[in-house]
Amino acid sequence: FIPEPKTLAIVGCPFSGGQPKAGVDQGPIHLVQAGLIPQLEDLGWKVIFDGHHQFEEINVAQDPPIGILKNPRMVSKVTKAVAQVVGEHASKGQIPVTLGGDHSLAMGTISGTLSKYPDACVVWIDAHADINTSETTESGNIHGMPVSFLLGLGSKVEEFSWVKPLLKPEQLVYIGLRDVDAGEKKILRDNNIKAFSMHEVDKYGIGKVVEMALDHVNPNRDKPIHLSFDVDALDPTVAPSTGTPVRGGLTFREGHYICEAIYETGLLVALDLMEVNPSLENEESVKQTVAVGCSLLRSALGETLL
Ligand code: Z70
Ligand code: MN
Ligand code: MN
Ligand code: MN
Repeated sequence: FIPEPKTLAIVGCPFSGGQPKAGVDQGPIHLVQAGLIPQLEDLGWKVIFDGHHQFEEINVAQDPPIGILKNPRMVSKVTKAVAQVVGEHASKGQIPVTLGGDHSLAMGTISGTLSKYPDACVVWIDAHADINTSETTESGNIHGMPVSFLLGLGSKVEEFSWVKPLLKPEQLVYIGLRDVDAGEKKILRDNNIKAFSMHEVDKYGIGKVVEMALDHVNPNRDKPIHLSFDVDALDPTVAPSTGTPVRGGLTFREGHYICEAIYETGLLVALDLMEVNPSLENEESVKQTVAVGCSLLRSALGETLL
């Protein structure tokens, strides 16, 4: 008897509309060209390549700001399409692996995951909290806002009414934060959202931090896990090619340890790797960042050191 191999679906999302810098839409193509698919097959996965979704059918002729939110119709339509695709893969028992693109896409990926697994928890690895509301955002860049939409915080933006507030604060935990806006700090406090900043990583070490993070969102280690990894959580010396590098980030090993520990739970149901921007910095930086991205994904999907 040969068991059916466990199946992944790679969902490429070449999308940059949640932030102002061109090039992040080329992230998924670079990750795949670097050999991601055979690397995951070597770990024993059946890998379905669901393509680079260009979202060509999504045509937004006029997209003026709503308040200060930039490209709101485009971001809404693209993330809604992503939610549909991710939800369909999850429904078939596949693990969707979404390659960004900017982190506004997680509005879609997490909506898709929660449509199939309402009790899933979200482990959000990032330098940023991405939890601004339409009241608190100073940039108007929607990649700084997806978590607030998923939680249903802030005043409702009609354009995003498709995003159901399915995530509860206790289903969310952050690791790696170090560039959080004042308004976001208040939101984290007011909603009792658990966050491990780089200060806690320094204080306790990454092993203890991941254990505490899982104890918070998944105390009995029985709930599905969605891991959303923004590559800018890593230190810029490790992952330089990203739109908003912030010094003092996770080391190469700390980033990989998080992925390994999540894999070890056996509870991973969806995975995002976001904000790889191959147009930033030099050729060597791009190669390094893309290679680290592939390596994080392998660790989250079962690659071990021994
Ligand atoms: C800021 C904002 C952000 C990523 C920048 C920054 C958000 N808090 N997220 N880069 N990945 O614009 O809301
Ligand atoms: Mn498809
Ligand atoms: Mn992010
Ligand atoms: Mn970030």
